[in-house]
Amino acid sequence: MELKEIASHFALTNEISEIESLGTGLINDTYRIKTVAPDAPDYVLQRINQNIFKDVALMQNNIQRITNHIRHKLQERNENDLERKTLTIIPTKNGKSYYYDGENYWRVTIFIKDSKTYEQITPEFAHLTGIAFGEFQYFLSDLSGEPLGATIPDFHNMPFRIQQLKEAIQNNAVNRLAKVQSIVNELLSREEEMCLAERLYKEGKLPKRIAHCDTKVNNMLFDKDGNFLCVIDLDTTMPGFVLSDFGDFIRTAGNTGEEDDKNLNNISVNMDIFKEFARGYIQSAKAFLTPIEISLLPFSGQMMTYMQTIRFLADYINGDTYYKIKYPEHNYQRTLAQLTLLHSIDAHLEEMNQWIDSLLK
Ligand code: GN1
Ligand code: MG
Repeated sequence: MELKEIASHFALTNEISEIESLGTGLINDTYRIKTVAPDAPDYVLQRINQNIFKDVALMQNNIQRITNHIRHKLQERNENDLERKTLTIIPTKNGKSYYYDGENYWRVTIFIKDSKTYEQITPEFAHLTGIAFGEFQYFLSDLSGEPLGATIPDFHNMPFRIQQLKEAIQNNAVNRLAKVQSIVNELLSREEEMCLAERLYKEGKLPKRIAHCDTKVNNMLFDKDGNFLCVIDLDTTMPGFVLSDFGDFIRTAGNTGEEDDKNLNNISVNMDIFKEFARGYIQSAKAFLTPIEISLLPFSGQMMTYMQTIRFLADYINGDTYYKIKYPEHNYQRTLAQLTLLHSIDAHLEEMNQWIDSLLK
């Protein structure tokens, strides 16, 4: 009933039948609004986590600009089925892109018909996703006007994330440090290595472009046949490195296990996924990537897996204040799982580099 009340503030054109929980995101709460008429679209309703997204107006404005721009690009290319290849924001009855109920912020988009998300995909899907992802970045490369605002300042800034881990260690708020001390030591010993991208940026050698900054495989929609439709969850799309996005895809789609797998033996980097994603991505992004960006693609898998490891670890040490958890030691398990994946990527780095070289020949 309460959700229906919230939904009633939006300019929905179809009668609601029911509202159910949707997806596995760790930050916002997401629901699917089902509608009565079989041919009418459903909607996606989200409660935005305002502890994390402090400036909802800025975020919604970013998303509006991004989706308009992409729609325009697809139109120029005479693509069909545009409603399924971009997100459509449904405004409130007062014409705003979000609704504030006095306590929470809400927003609605159209639920893309016959679309699916996956936690794991085949190499063939990975190839198509790589192509589509290069295009997403290419489309956004000429977004005009003011640069997009940072919805979360320093979101993928490695020195900042390491600093947050150090603060968590310093505070040791819930006495969990002793349990993770050896992991902490290992991670901090790689600090310099992992700050490479920020260093190159400062030296003017690595550009920031517009990056999605959350290219988990479950943030992509596919149709029934596995054709890529679009990238969703545009909350963190902002100026950043292409490495963020390539790396996060490898971290999620390229993991033979789960992000929080309880059986660490399930975890390793799936080289077929890496290879096919890289092949597709380079195919469509080669035109605008610099040689240094291309050469760092294998490193980006390490970089993003390391970053996720320290973020889960810091949250564990802080007493689980950021990510939704399903059981008390969940962030600990996530840390172990991500660390295991990092070791596997380390072991395959040379093979990855060789593959990238071979693609350029
Ligand atoms: C969060 O919202 P979701 O679940 O797609 C997080 C990402 C992490 C990811 C780890 C705003 O993404 O940065 O990589 O969890 N989003 C935010 O699964 O922190
Ligand atoms: Mg998501």
